[in-house]
Amino acid sequence: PAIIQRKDYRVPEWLVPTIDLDFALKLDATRVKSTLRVERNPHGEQGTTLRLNGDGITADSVTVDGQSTNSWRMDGSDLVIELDGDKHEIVIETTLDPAANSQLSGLYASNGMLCTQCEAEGFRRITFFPDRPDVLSRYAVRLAGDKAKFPVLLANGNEVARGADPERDGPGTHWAEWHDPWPKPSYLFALVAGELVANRSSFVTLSGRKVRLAIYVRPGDEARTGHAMESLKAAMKWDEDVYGREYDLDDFNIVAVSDFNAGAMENKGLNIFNTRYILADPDTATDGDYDAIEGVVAHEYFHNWSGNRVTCRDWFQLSLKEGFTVLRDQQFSAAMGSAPVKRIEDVRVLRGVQFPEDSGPLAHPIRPDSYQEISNFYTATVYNKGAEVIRMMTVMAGLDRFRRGTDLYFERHDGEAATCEDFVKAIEDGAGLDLKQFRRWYEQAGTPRVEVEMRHDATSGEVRLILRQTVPATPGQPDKAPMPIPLRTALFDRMSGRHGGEQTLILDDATREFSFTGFAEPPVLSINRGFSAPVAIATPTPAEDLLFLARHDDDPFARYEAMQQLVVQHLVGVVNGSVTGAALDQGRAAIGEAFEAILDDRALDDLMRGEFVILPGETYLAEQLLVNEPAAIHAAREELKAWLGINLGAQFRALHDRCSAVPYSLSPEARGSRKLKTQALVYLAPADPAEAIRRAKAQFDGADNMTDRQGALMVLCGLSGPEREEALAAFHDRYAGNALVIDKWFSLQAGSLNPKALEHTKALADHPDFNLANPNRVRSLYMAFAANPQAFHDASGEGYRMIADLIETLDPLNSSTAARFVTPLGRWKRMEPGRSALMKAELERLAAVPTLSRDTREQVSRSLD
Ligand code: B3K
Ligand code: ZN
Repeated sequence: PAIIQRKDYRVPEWLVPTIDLDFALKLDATRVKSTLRVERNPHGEQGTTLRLNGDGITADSVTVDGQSTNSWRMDGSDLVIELDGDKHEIVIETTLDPAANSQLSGLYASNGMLCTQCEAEGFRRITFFPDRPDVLSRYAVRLAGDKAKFPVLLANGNEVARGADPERDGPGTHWAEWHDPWPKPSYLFALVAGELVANRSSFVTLSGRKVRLAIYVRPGDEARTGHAMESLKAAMKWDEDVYGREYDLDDFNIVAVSDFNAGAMENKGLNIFNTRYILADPDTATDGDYDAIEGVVAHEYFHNWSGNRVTCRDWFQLSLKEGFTVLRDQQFSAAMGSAPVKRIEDVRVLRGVQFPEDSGPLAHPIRPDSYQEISNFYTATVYNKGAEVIRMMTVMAGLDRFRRGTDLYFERHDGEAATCEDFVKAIEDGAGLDLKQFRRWYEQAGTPRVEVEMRHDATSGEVRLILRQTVPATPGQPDKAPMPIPLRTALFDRMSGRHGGEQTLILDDATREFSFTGFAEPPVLSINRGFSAPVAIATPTPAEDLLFLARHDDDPFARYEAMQQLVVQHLVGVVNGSVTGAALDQGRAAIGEAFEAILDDRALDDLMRGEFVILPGETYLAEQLLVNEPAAIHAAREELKAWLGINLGAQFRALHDRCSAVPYSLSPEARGSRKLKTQALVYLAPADPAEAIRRAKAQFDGADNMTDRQGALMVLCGLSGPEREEALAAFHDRYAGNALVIDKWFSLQAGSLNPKALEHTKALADHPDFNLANPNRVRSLYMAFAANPQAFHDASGEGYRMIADLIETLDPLNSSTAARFVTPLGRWKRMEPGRSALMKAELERLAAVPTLSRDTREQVSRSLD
């Protein structure tokens, strides 16, 4: 298989200043006529061949400068033309079958409509083109098709004309012409044709221009687009206020489609979304869904500057747009709601998804050095760790100086295809930071581990803090150099419960010592406050200090972290056998005490309280162990939950009562009470199943919103009895035909604590509503299952077999979705021997499938290495 290396980058030999695309749209036979004006790049190699990428397409005809020609040939799937001059006009015709395009990349059909997905390399499935992000072109697009089937015709930019020309396009057709004035790479091209209705609104930009906004959905869904529209306007305003970025077209269109490989796509002026991140109303969407919509709508909008105006030179630079845009959407969501809660949620995702990636066989730097299939690099590392790396720049520079850096970045590189290095340089120059050593964060994979040692001298009152870092070896990177790690730190006085001011310590060597004075007593250390660096603090903290911080720390994240650490240290000890007998009782008692304090703390808001009472996840716990014992981790965590449910039963019952009395609204208070209401049931379930069932059933039957209904159903799903079956049936009946809610119905069962979750998942694969062609449905069943440790890691190995079977069946249909399921099997090296062998055997079975796609093959072979 061809391995593409970052160091092999060469500037393009040919540029394509303009492209005209003419589409005769039909579901099963769309004709595409593409007119490219090509020019030799004066900075590129001066060869005579023009290479145009293709994938699964054939040319019906090729002309050069108006002459049909046979000076072209196919080289694999690329079309190669010999040219003698510096400037030519090439016209190529292709025919596509969108209805047969199950890969959902390129032009495809979804529910009778046509739409595109071109990032990263989908444009070459539509027409032959230098399909690389550093070739920027002006697009003029003509769409023609049946007026009844495709009343709405959309593409990037501005609609410049529309009409009907039955003589040219056939009876019953109409056409529209769209011009995008902004040169763009092919991955940002988009078209949509279908029967759609729009929710319309407008936004006046900071310079006073009125932008027309529209969110297009299938008829019947328009009432569920209000939240997405409000989120869009809030994002447009925020990007002006915080980053000085104004929108640059007269129209901004969003289309929601139900068959989509990713969450959404930032095509210039025409974002295409998975319906999941657009449609919401209280009856069908949870509070979490509302937040996700706000975040993704903003993310795609923010790409207009960080991604579209300044794009990537090559796909190794993906984090240039994704890391920065994730940071921007995180900052936006923090500003729209509770900043500390948002930070906690973001860190939970980082630790639950990215840390395992960084310690497994698929580890890669945020700017990878090689790939076989770029789709495999849309990862938590490139996105979420990429955001953390830029966040560290904000910590070191402060927000005002950071803004000077981003202003300079946009000014320098507007209209260009840039690199991560360009970004770092602009921040360095604009913010006045020295980022020489910091660049290692772009080069090295692996989560740094920081060890902490504190020495106190009672006579001098001096405290010496000795910090050490190690960056673990990762595939292809055995030796690592130290990286600068900014750690926001405070030292608390034990008596007063206060500290004398926070400092940002930069650990920029293997070992560094920091000294503080004025401490008669050894202080309590609060380190990596706000999670200022994406590292693991490897030294355990005494339980007594954690209890202190859980009560007193004025940094909300650090307070949450202390609670989490208390539980992590206890559970890790239980699993590895070092915490037994009296120590077990003491550990639980300490956790119980901390929980009680949290439940009683009147100064805490309920949204935050809800975060505090979520126990660390099993994947994160597994990360703390050299050898993963999933059954032992699951048992220890469930036992702790039951213990808390029994010992704090009265508090959880009172909490459930109090929160159940709060009426539905989207206020933070009401949302907080909904979060806690279901959390209370989560603890009561293992402690007193009968009471939990009674309460959950009442919550389910009385619910006037999806958050309560889904929360109650989740709890019922984990238990056994007629109430479980009744509620599942009622839920399915009520929402029959609503794909996004039926997805939840699948996920709840596959992700359930129910001991029979494995059996249930197997049966659901045969349910008439299950559909392998729809990625949302596939993920709703199998991603939920693969993320359910108790079911996926069943000692029989059946869970592994199910996922491997899914990969094998799905791969020929939709390889990029199939490849995503390899990750859970790839964790075999750190697994106890029995399961490890079973997982590896499934990977080996897959590796032997001769027809495996490039996507899946790359993930399987890297996982076996
Ligand atoms: N840029 C798209 C990613 C599309 C992924 C295709 N494999 C979504 C986003 O990050 O905004
Ligand atoms: Zn993005």
